[in-house]
Amino acid sequence: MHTFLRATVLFSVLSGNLSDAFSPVYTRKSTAIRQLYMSDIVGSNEGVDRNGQQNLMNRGLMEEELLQGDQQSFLEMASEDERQDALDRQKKLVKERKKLMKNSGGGGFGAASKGKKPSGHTEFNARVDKDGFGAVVMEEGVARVNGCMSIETSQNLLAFVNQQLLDSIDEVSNGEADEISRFADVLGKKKRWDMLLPLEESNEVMQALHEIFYSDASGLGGAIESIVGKDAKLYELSALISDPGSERQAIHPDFPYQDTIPPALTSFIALQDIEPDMGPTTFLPRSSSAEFHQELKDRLWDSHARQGLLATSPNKLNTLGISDCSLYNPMTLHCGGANRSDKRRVLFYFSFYNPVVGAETLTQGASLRPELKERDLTLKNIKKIVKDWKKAEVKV
Ligand SMILES: O=C(O)CCC(=O)C(=O)O
Repeated sequence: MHTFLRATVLFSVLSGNLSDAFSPVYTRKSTAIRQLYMSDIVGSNEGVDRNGQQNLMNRGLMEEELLQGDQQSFLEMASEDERQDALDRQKKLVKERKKLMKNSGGGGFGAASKGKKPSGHTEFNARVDKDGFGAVVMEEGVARVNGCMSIETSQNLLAFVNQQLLDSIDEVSNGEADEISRFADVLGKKKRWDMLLPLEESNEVMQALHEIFYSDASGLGGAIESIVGKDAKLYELSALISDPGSERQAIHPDFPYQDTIPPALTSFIALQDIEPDMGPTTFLPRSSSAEFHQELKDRLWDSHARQGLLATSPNKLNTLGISDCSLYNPMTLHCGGANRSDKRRVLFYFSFYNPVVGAETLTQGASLRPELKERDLTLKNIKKIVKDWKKAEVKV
């Protein structure tokens, strides 16, 4: 039995949950990983925790080697023609599925059984995906969207995040705030933080969201709505901060595989240029499939294996420029890289889940402040909140 598996089994046995022993790593919030990090926070099972983390990081390094070579390239934005082609193909697929559904009297994504009409947002909506990035995500699992907010807004948000990190660490260490109201679990904690962001209390966050959803020069807002629908729920609002010395994560999906339209959508937006040595995210396009998820499970038994899908499939390094975004289906396999530069890397990120297809696979520890979680905000709500905020700001 390989060490990683042994460690995983050990956590699972300790926590009384054997089924976790044979699950792949679902981060950011998998039960297994959460138990691992919770034990870190409360200071118990220290030895297990350290071994576990080390094994995950070793696994990351092995995977890094495996992914290098001809199959590796940089994530580029799809051209207008490529996006139009993707849109045409998606429209055709939706049409075919609808026809099939009509003929079979129901079925399709989201329908519990034959004869029951699916309700809610269960199909890609090409009408709102004006620039075709949603269609690219539907096919590739990830799309690069350049310039989704202004440089000034990105820089202001970066300054806010940097200050907020100092404040949050202070608040948690002197007991003014609970750790869970400021930070989420993150895979590879050394010099890496998943820091939960406020909404209305930060003009910088509000301005960023306003530009993303209203100036919409980039097409990001429409792409999000086309996949998860306007009633999608806010699931995460946070910043990923990885400092020099942070280690490579193991490859993982954020959601387990399910045979539906993407159950959620995540936007990673760079708040500074990301050079190759700053640990860009690596994505495996088209990996939101049962086969890829199975491969990850299989690799728990033999993480040294040099054959298989990970070794032979294309992978993309996400070296974004400031204000560029990678929009991805969280069933797509990915990981954060080791930051071997002397610069901090910050990603502003948020995600929405489609309650029609995604609710069952959610985990408790999503990267969202508890007070925001309680409000159960939809994409429609968020758009209204930032629109009203902008109106009020303009009046003043
Ligand atoms: O830092 C990154 O680029 C990705 C982080 C990530 O995937 C995670 O923390 O689960």
